[in-house]
Amino acid sequence: MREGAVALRIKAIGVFTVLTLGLTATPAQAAAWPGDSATKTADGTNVFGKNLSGLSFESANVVWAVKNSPSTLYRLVPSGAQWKVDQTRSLSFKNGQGDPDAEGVVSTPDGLFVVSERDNNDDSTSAPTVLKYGSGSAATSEWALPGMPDVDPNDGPEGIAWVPDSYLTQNGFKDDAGRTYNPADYPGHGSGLFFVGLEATGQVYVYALQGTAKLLAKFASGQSQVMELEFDGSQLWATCDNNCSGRATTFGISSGKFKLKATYNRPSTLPNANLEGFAISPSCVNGKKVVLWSDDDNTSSHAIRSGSLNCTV
Ligand SMILES: [Ca+2]
Ligand SMILES: [Ca+2]
Ligand SMILES: [Ca+2]
Repeated sequence: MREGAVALRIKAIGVFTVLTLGLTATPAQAAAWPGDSATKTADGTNVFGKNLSGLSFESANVVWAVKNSPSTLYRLVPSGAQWKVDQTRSLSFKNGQGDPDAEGVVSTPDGLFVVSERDNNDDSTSAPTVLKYGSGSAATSEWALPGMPDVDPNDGPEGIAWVPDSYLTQNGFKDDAGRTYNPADYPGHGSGLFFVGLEATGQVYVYALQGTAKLLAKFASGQSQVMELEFDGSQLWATCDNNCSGRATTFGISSGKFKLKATYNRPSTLPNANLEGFAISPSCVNGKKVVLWSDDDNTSSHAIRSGSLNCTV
């Protein structure tokens, strides 16, 4: 249907077609990637295989990655211009059983959290869940995520980010009932809120993880689907895979709500691949931050690519 509409448009605009063809499928507001256009592979050949789906920096020199099948957590450290695996761990649910379909990971001051859309041992059942891990394979805590619509089990939560309470309170975040967020209203939730992206709809869900997960708010990522969420200290990023040409959107808080600020095309040299993971280094060096993308399809035998982002974005 979309191609048909594009074809009609092409007919109508005639001679300008060649110049605009590349833009007709792009949102009018999409800007060039705000960093270098250069990207490069950042892992060894066929280290991860398929299904690498989430990335998160713990620090400038430690990155966590998850593979959704078989469920695996990796700790990565720099090795020259690349990243190498220094720990590998299979993941299970809190009861030590199952194979969490781990699509996203986030390293926070409160620990390491993974989002799973189902148990791969029961892959016809959607089960959106956040899992917390210590040093073992079994989760130390787990939370079922309320408030999401019924979706295909492999079209569930794909991305997770953590936003500190300090940012939320300084910017006057309000829940969907219009109440100004007060962390003290959510005892036991730690020091921030979790943002979870639902692939099927592109919606973002905001949770406080207490004894159970409480849904505070939801908003659209600005794209038809969402694969990864990332908070860079001053704004939230939502990224999509080849279903939306690898574009990214950014959000800040305005009048209490997360509002779309910008839409960016992927760097021109980054393949239009199944980019399910995205992470931004906390460290700014010479005006740039390192960014990483993971490719679930392991295109050209590589599952991680690196690039740069301007620190001032
Ligand atoms: Ca995946
Ligand atoms: Ca999956
Ligand atoms: Ca995908």
